[in-house]
Amino acid sequence: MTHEIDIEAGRLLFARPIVFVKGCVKLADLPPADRAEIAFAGRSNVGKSSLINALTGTKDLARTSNTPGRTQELNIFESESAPLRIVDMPGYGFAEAPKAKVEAWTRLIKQYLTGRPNLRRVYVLIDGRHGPKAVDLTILNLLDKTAVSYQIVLTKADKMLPRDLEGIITATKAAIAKRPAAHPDVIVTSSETRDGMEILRAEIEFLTRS
Ligand SMILES: Nc1nc2c(ncn2[C@@H]2O[C@H](COP(=O)(O)OP(=O)(O)O)[C@@H](O)[C@H]2O)c(=O)[nH]1
Ligand SMILES: [Mg+2]
Repeated sequence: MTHEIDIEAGRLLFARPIVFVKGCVKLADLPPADRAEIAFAGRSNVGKSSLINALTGTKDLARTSNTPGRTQELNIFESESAPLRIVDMPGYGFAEAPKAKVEAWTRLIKQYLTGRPNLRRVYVLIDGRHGPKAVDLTILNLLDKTAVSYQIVLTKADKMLPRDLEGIITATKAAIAKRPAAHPDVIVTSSETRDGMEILRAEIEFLTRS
């Protein structure tokens, strides 16, 4: 990390209560763009809900579910006492998804990415065991096209051997090297061991300052 991130400030930000506000199926449902917003995206089952729970130190703020692809909403979470909004984007890439559902997803995501001047960064979660796959490229392409800053977060690092993880990190960095809106660093996380949570909290705190 090149900028000055502050681990303690990140810890304090996420020690404050963070609450679920609502689910939004269209742009008009979103709260006003009045504070820094950070979004999380990823394939269904990548560990997005688990990561949001681990970040916020809650058990079921974002519902962890084994039924992939059920949520087709932008779920909004806000700090009660700090200018932070977290947006849990609907998962993608679930098998046997009807075309209409994929189209609805794409429409909502496009609207969201082009319609939020307060959106500071999208964290794109990718399974640490697999690295970026074809399904992930849709969101990466959308992010590059809409020029929304994003960073890759590898999940489920606890399920990997360190040696294999190194290979995945290298492959992931290669996949984003030429992408204009991608942050060059990759954050490695585990919601089980809490690896990477301190860094992620501190990064988010840094992003809410501007
Ligand atoms: N071992 C391990 N399992 C995880 C981790 N994160 C999520 N999982 C599991 O992966 C499955 C999907 O997680 P979930 O958070 O619901 O994924 P989502 O669909 O992206 O919200 C669940 O069975 C979780 O328990 C992790 O860091 N380590
Ligand atoms: Mg989920």
